[in-house]
Amino acid sequence: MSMNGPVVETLCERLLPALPETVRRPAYARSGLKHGIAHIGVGAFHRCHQAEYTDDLLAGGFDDRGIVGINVREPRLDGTLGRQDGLYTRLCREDDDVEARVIGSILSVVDSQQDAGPALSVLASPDIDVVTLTITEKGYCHRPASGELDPGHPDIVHDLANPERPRSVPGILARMLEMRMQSHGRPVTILSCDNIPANGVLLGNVVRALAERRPAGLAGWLESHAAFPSAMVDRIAPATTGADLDFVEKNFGYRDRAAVVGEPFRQWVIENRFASSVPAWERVGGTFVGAVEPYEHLKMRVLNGAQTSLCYLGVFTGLEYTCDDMADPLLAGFVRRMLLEETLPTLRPVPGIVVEDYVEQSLKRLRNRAIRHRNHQIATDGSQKIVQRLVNPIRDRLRENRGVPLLATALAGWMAYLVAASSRFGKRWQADDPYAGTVAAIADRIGDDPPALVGAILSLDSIFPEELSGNERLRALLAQRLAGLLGPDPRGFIRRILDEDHVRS
Ligand code: CS2
Repeated sequence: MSMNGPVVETLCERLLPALPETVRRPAYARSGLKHGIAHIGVGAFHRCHQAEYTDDLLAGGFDDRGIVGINVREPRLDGTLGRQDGLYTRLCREDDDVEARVIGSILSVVDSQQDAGPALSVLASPDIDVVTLTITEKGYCHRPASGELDPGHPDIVHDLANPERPRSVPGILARMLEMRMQSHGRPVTILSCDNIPANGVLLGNVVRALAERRPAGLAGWLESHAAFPSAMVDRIAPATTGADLDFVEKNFGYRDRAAVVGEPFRQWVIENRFASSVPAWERVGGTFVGAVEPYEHLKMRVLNGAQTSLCYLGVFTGLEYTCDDMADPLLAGFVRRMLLEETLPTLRPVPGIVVEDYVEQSLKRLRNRAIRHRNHQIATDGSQKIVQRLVNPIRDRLRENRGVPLLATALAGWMAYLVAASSRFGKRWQADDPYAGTVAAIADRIGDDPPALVGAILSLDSIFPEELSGNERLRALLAQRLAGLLGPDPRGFIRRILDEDHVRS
């Protein structure tokens, strides 16, 4: 913006009537809504997913409850959504098409990064019927291999000693339940919207593990006053960039510091097990089902499995975004074969879905050129993602004595990514993963000895079950893949893998 140019206003309630016709606005009076839903973790995904479904419900007149958005980790919300009365633009993009819509379902935001007090006063309020969460895999403070609470996690150690001033999300939820039990006693549904298998069961487990340490019958009370349904959530919504914010300003004439970009596809399958009155999200495209598991396996192994595999192969072949990976015939061919030949046979039937069609639809989504999803963003926290995306399908195939030539290549990609970030391997990039330090220490100690590296990494028993780490053939295969990816010609190596006829099992 030039110093003499027109003043560009920031999006807010007052500006709504002045927005251009090309931007869709909330079709309801926000002032009449109740604060009935609390959401923890107001990132791009929440703004593109649950908040949009709720906006649809409000627009259809099906509910009168809006969302209070809470962040208990960075970033702060007061300078973005807070300044904009909770409003933001959701850009829906597919190749050259763009659709813009201002979402109004987030009524207010609360920053609770320093201390859980502000979050707890919202969460414990009798007005809140439902708490939804997108706190990323590592927010659950669990051991990925078992799904149990990690008692050694520093935040859990803190919360066990200071249950009334919790730091972890499981600790905050346990304290919320205690405050509700001690005051109004109203029930609450706590709905995980993170990409973890059986996410509701996991969340219930980690919260119960803390509640059991509390006096005055909290563990018993929550059995009848809280529910932790599982859910499968889906929409690709990469981190917003400065270019996205500039796009809104240039095309629509206002500044929006909280804009998000998502693809047209969205899906939300929710286990129908509630303790309180939950918004009828099934009226606007959500699905309430008895068992979510087949849907989560499908989504995590196919769509997420493809993203994770591509991100590592893409980084090693010098590509930046998923859509670049998919525009590369070698990588696109790799991932299609991996899904069809290896992943698909591990899936159980999913009501109403033809899995082959789902694979094709997923690949099409990943080709969308307007969704700029960085390989390094998907590689973030890989240790928390690979179990459900790659390790479990590998385990299932090995149990049936089937080969895993391509899935093992993708898993070796994760290992290679963390190894290449160590000093001994030239610190090729900064790896953002809770296990980055552990793997870097292994790499620094062992050096260029792929079988020994694989052996040491597979012995991380919070990620890998014994049936995998003890499998000699898998170890040898992973070592060969790791060597190839770390070697001078990863692209040639991937091509040779695909050329080997015996990859088909
Ligand atoms: C991605 C997911 O960064 C990642 O781990 O694989 O955020 C993915 O885009 C979503 O699960 C899609 O629903």
